[in-house]
Amino acid sequence: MNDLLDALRAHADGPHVILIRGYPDPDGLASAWAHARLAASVGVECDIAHMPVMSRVENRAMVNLLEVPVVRIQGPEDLERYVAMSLVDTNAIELPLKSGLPCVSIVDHHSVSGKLSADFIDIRPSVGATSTIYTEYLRDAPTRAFEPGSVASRLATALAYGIRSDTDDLLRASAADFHAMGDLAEHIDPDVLQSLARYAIPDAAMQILRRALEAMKVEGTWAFAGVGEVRPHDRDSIGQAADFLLRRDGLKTVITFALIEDNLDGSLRTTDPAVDPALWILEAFGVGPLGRPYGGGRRGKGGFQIPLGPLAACPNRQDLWRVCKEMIESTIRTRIGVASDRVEAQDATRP
Ligand SMILES: [Mn+2]
Repeated sequence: MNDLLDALRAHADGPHVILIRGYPDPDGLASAWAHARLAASVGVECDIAHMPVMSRVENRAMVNLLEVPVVRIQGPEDLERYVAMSLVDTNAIELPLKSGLPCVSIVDHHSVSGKLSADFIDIRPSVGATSTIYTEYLRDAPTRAFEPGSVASRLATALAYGIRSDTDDLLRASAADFHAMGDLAEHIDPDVLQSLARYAIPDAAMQILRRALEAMKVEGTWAFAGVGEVRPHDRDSIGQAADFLLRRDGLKTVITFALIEDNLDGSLRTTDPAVDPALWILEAFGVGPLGRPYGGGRRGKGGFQIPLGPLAACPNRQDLWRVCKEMIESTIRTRIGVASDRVEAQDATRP
């Protein structure tokens, strides 16, 4: 903890950037805010930065709660105004590492995916959320971060929500996560927490859910649903639809997919221990031109994005979608071992 403050002090000659990978989720945002508070206590100013467009509604609600600006990084030039960076809730970000900015700290709960270099590294794959680790830092910090006051209360609420959302509503929480929740409990604002948890679902997300329910095709314990064209900022609705469909009785694995601008985007959700999402996606779609798979995942969850390249120029979006849908459905059926033609499939099982 003091090592983190020392590492921050060693780069106190200008503003820092706190980087969150991918779509910032409540855990990443709360941790970044906690990091910014700790940095402020030693006189270092921070911005929170993310790379793609912010998507999930609950995340936008969370951003409104923060006192720290969240900026979008589009290229290395956007990092020029900072003297150092820190990674929270991730330990791998390729672009900023190329920027030459010194990395002050990496605090994360994901397993390590590459070589790490930072003044301070705390990676604990056994805890459920990075917010748990930052709660410990704040508790042990010399400046009392949780002194009564509205900022402290909002920060505690954000951290509690971060822990809650990364542990499936505490169903997968570790002892450390519960301990952190205990430390946060007396500072949490229940009204704010409730407003974060019961965020209003936008009409577009409901429509995507309806389309997913209508399009769902079931094969044994598998189901898949192509929802058609989706706007980039509704991207998370695809995963949320998969989460919902997975709750249907008898299903173990669900894939939802959509056409988003020039890509075919999909989400995989599974409760089947035999299905490794990252491996499944790699084996189903292979690797892209740069030798990297089209997606990845962790236990139970995965996502993929297949660029359509020049095909995206097809002026008839309906035809383009039909081709994409048939490709995905036939790939899934081949992978799970059912014939594309259902009549044939039934014949084949007859004695
Ligand atoms: Mn996390």
